[in-house]
Amino acid sequence: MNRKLIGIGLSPYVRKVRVVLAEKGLEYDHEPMMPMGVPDEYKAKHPQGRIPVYEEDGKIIPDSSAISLYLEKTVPEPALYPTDPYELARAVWYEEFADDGIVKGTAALFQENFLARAFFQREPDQARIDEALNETLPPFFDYLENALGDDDYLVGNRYSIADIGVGTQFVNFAHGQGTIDAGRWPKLAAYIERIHSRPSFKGLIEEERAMAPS
Ligand SMILES: N[C@@H](CCC(=O)N[C@@H](CS)C(=O)NCC(=O)O)C(=O)O
Repeated sequence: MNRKLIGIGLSPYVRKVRVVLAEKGLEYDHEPMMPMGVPDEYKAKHPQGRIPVYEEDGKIIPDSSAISLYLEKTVPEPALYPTDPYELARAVWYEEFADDGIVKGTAALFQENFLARAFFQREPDQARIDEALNETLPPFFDYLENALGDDDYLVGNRYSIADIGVGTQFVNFAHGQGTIDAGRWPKLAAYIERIHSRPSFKGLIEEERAMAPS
């Protein structure tokens, strides 16, 4: 079987799929394409020109959520989605909250503190960083702190796509010099440390740090 993942690993969505592949112990070819100026032939695979796209023996699947679900259905072990309907819905919700909500704050730090000088040849926009840190992210951190309660994981106290979806956005936050105030959000800080310490995340984080601008 020939598996290929297209998209640079610094993307939180590409990383989500790479973590799923790693957790399931799957080998794949990785084409670390940037999402800017993608060729027309790529747009035939993903009409929005976004990364990632996954290919497997002629099958083409865009979108990290679709790809992750496909991998779960084709390689069920270890299970990364709950079986209980309510827990499954909650896990998909946290994944979506991360993909479309948390990212609005975490990406700001990543773009301003990691990408701006090295990739966009401009100074970081401090007002954007301050807005993310002081307005966008704190309510999301409060929500996650409360959702965790005394559990180690977000849904059913078992590691799932919810933790992968949330964890991948916090890697970009860390790349963008973001730190979680453990005095204010102790459970969230410990949780993110727990998720990022897993071998699936750890190996990718180390690989990506090597791409950090000096
Ligand atoms: N919902 C998509 C989001 C993918 C996405 O937005 N990727 C970004 C890179 S982090 C991208 O390709 N941006 C380029 C663009 O939107 O043109 C997924 O989960 O795959």
